[in-house]
Amino acid sequence: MNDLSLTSTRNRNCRNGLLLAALCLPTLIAHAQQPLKTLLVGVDRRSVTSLNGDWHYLVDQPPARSLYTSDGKIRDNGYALNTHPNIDSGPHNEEYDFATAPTLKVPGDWNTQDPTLFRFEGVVWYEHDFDFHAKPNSRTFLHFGAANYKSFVWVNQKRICDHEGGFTPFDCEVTAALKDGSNFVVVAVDSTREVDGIPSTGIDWFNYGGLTRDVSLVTLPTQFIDDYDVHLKRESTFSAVSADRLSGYIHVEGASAGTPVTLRVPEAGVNATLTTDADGRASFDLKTNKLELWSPATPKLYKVELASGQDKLTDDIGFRDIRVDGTRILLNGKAIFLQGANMHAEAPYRTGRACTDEDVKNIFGFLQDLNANFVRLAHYPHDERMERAADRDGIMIWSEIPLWQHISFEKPEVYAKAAFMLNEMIRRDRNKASVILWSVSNETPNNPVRTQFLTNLANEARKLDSTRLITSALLGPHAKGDEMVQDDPFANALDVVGQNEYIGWYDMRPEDADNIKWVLPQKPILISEFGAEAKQGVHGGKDQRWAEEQQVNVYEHQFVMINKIPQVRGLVPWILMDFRSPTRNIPKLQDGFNRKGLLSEDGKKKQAFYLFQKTYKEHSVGKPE
Ligand code: GCB
Repeated sequence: MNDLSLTSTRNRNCRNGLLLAALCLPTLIAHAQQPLKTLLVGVDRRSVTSLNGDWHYLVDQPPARSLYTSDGKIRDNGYALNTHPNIDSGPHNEEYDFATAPTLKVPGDWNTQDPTLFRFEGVVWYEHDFDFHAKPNSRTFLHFGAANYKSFVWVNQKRICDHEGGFTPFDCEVTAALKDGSNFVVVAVDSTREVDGIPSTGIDWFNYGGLTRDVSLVTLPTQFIDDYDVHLKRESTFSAVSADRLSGYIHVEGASAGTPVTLRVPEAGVNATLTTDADGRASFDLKTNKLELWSPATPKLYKVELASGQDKLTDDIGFRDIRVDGTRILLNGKAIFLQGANMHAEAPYRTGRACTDEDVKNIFGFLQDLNANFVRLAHYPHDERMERAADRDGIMIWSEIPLWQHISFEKPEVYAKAAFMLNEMIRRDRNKASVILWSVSNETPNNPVRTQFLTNLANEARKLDSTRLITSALLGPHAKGDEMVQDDPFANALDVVGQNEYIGWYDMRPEDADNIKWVLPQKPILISEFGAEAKQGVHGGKDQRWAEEQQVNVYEHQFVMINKIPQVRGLVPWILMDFRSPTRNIPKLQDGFNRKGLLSEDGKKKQAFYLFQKTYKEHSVGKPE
């Protein structure tokens, strides 16, 4: 993002930071992560009742008095009740009616479905009727793939759950609220940006609101598998010949100690009966046949069958080892170089939040055409379909929580939110071999409070998942004489350092890149953002802003620079495709889009796309070791 705003705010934060460090650090550390409520893993592998389709909606004009009372409480006695007005006679108290209200498609953002809501940030109420027939001895959950940003859920007039966070899944147990026959669900979704939200108010992407991912009803036996982690056992040193152990856990919700759980991976010769501990967790460490390891060249997935009591589930899981050795990244013991692109969760061609198989197919089509082996899913967890496709197609993933630039680092409750989102992200995707990097943040201002906050978060990520690498995209470094120095202390907490920089666009001239001397941590470095804007179809000289030729020129000089940095282990230009950003308002050039894409939003390739395609094919920039 524009460096000017960052620099001034960064300085302000640094000064505040010193004071805040003294005041807030003890509280920050003491404020441990909140426990995660039930979050079902592998829902897309279960037989569920989809509630996708047409949902009635009503807009709650700001200040959203139908949702929030004047003293800030949630109103349970209004739209949530879904009563119908008696239009012809009697007292006239109800002045809303979902039954005759228009509909929105779920999943989908409201902004691209109703032109009057294109720029709307606020509360929209959704209502959906569904039939349900209870099975004996079962529990039922409403599962939301994601809803941006806060959700309040009622079923048959009962308040069921709330959720904060626009990009991670959540479940609400509805067993007691459901009745046999016809039922209804009402969800109020509030997309209002908040200073203490994650992200906070300033973002360089479009704040699509609504029920943006699949919604389903999941009925399970009273004891059910809600979480599992099946991975190649991580040894202190990796050896492909002895890649023959799986470890992890299966968690059975509602199980007492000693409950049997079976784990079968027929192709790997695993057929084990495990038992749960007092927390319902069955941990394992099992010998297997020699495993065929997952990699981009061989994206092998095994059928993994889990069962306990009446519940069973089959997932497709790949096994691989990812680690760092000095400044190298090793996949299954071999040094790799990551060639890819950044991507927002935007749907090619139709625009709007990406949420369908078609969207994912289009995005992966572009990545494959680019000869990419890697994608950074910026700046928040994307639809789970992305990880599934990456597992199948052999594309490695960087997955990130929406901790973008400035957030309220000094507030313990904001730390708790960040840790919660991290937990949700890791829990959803820890069985996806394609995900090799968890990123805890993007371009945050360097000050002690922030550093402590993010270091805690990085440690938390490592504790939750010791089989992946922890990263973050750092702000551009500062110039010291003729050197460019990255000395952000937060880098110490990372396995792989993401370095963002916009030399040739926000900073300096493209050709200045050729002679920059970089002083970077002795860790694997990914150039996690670099680039320039160009409007597809605009042509001119290599110095003409907005011309495709200038974008190519910036990248060509970047390549010269990158080839001189020995510890660079990957690059992801910003960005694969132009994306909506309401702050980008140069008429005819931007028109509400950030134009740094290698492709336009309607899938037209710019010259820079071909440059990367060739570079990646020839492996002419960067080295694995
Ligand atoms: C950045 C941000 C990214 C912006 C990009 C830009 O540094 O991380 O979210 O979109 O710059 O285009 O300014």
